[in-house]
Amino acid sequence: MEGNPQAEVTRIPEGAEGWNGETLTEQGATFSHTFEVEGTYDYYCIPHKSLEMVGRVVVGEPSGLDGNPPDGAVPDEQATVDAGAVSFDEFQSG
Ligand SMILES: [Cu+2]
Repeated sequence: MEGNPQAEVTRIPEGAEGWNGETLTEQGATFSHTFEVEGTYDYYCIPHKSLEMVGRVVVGEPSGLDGNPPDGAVPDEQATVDAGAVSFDEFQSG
C-alpha cells in the first residue's frame, strides 16, 4: 500500500506498510488488520482526525516513539503494553 497523502507525519515502524480500513457504517461492523512488523503504530480515523480520533497499537516491543502525533494525544507506549489494551475512557481518566 502506498503512503497516506493526508498524514502530516507517518508514525509506524520502519519497513511496515500503512493500512486503510473501509468506512464502517453499520453498528457492530468490524475491520481487521494483521501487523507484520514489530513496533508502535499511531493511527487515526480519516473523517474524525480533526476530532482527535486517534489511536496507538504496540506490536511486540515498542519502537521508542516520543510524544504525541499532531492529530491528538495517545497513551504512552509502555502504558499500552502494560495494560494490554487501553480504551479511550481509560486513557481519558488515567
Ligand atoms: Cu472516526
